Amino acid sequence: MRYELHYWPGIQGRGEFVRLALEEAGADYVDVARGTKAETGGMSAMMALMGDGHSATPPFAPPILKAGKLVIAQTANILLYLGARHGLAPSGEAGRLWANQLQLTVTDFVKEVHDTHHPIATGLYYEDQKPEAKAYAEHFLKDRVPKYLGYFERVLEQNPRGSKHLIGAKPTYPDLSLFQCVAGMRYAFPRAMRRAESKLPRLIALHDRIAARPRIARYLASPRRIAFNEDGIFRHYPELDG
Ligand SMILES: N[C@@H](CCC(=O)N[C@@H](CS)C(=O)NCC(=O)O)C(=O)O
Repeated sequence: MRYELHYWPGIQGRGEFVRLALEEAGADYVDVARGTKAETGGMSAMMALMGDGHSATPPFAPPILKAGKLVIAQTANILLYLGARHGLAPSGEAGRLWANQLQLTVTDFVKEVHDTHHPIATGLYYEDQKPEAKAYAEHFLKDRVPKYLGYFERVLEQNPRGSKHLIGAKPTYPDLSLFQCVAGMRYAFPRAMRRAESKLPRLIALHDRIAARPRIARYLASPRRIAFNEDGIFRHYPELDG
């Protein structure tokens, strides 16, 4: 089956967490909105999925994964599905819930990262909320980053199967997402991350191991990996970087 990923073209955004899982799984997928209307259906296919007045299960926002007849939205929900199908999650109930719990914590973190440049309103430009963004980012870097990333560091440390992975002894989809969080934070807040990283040795080692996995390394070097930019979630505004 060829999956359809529907996500805004031009940014990694939340779609990247799904792309990383599809790439690690070696899955066949098309990044629909990055193609033209003639090639893949393009943006209009994504807008049609969201605007479809007939679906009993309409998505609210991208990323959206179409898997045959299934239309799945919410990043953590998509990863719950892909994790089970592609061996990127534990098979038992407790392990599946633990993976989902970690991913939902990533979801919360990503929202807080987003709010560093959009603390007042998603619908306004960053330029319309710069003083608030500066105040928000200061608290975010001082309190929230150590709390979130320190939590993941502790999960790695306390994994009874070893500190190489968040769960068990094999890579799972939350590992891939943590790679993306570290990469994104390094792009957006290089100064703050340089200070934070000495307390996160296991998390940084996880990032490096995931980056070196053959399929991920090939993906990162390919044109399929969009560069970080100032339209995505992880944006580099030097004035916010501590
Ligand atoms: N909790 C959702 C958030 C989805 C979301 O906010 N998607 C963004 C793009 S990254 C969007 O297009 N939102 C439109 C909106 O909120 O109106 C997830 O993790 O997938």
